[in-house]
Amino acid sequence: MKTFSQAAFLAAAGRAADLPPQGPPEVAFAGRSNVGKSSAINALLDRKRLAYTSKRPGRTQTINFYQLGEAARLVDLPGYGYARVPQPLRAQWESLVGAYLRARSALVAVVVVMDARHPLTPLDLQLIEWLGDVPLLVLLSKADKLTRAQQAATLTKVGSLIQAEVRLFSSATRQGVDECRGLLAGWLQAGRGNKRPPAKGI
Ligand SMILES: Nc1nc2c(ncn2[C@@H]2O[C@H](COP(=O)(O)OP(=O)(O)OP(=O)(O)O)[C@@H](O)[C@H]2O)c(=O)[nH]1
Ligand SMILES: [Mg+2]
Repeated sequence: MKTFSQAAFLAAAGRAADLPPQGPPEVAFAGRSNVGKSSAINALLDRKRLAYTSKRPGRTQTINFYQLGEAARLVDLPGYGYARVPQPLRAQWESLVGAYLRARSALVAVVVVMDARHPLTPLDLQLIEWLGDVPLLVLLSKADKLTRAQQAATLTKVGSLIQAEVRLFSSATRQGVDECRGLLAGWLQAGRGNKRPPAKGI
C-alpha cells in the first residue's frame, strides 16, 4: 500500500468528545506503556518522529490519528499499566480509550504491541478478551533484545496461547516491518466496505 509513505498527523484527542469524525478505515495500536507503540507506527510509516516516543513510560497521553493518503488511518493510543500514573488518570484512560474502542465503527483491526521479553501480561489478556473478535495483530516488539532462539520460543508460545496474527517486530532493526505493512494493508483495504458493528459494554 503506497499510502504508508504518505502519512500526515491528523488530530489528537484528550477527551472522547474531541475524537475526529469517522472517516476511512482505522487500525489502532494498543499496549502497555513503553512497549514501543509509537515507535512501531514510525517504523511502519518510515518516519523518524511523526509519532512522539520517549524513554519515559506514559509519553502518549492523547489518542493520535495519522492519515495515510485518503484511504486509511493509523491510531496511536496511550499506553496502559504504568503503575505511577495516578488513579484519576487511569480512569481518564478508561473513559477515553474505552470510548474509542467501543464505539468506533471505522476501526477494522487492533495491533496489540507487547515487549517480546514480557508478553501477555494480565492487562494485555484483559484487553484482548474485551476486544472480542476484531481482527488482531500481536506485535512482539523490541525483538532485537532477544537472541534468535529466544525469539523463536516466544513466537511459538504466544502463537499457541492467543487467537491472532503474531509477529516478531523491532523498530530498531526494522524486523517485521514489511510483513506487518502487508497484513495491515489487507485489513484496511478489506475494511473499506466492511466496517465492524460497535462493541457492547466494557
Ligand atoms: N531496542 C529497542 N527499543 C525500542 C524499540 N521500540 C521502541 N523502543 C524504545 O522504547 C521506548 C518507548 O518507545 P515508545 O514508542 O515511546 O513506546 P510507547 O509504547 O509509545 O509508550 P507510551 O506512549 O508511553 O505508551 C523508547 O525509548 C524507544 O526508543 C525497539 O524495537 N527496539
Ligand atoms: Mg506512545
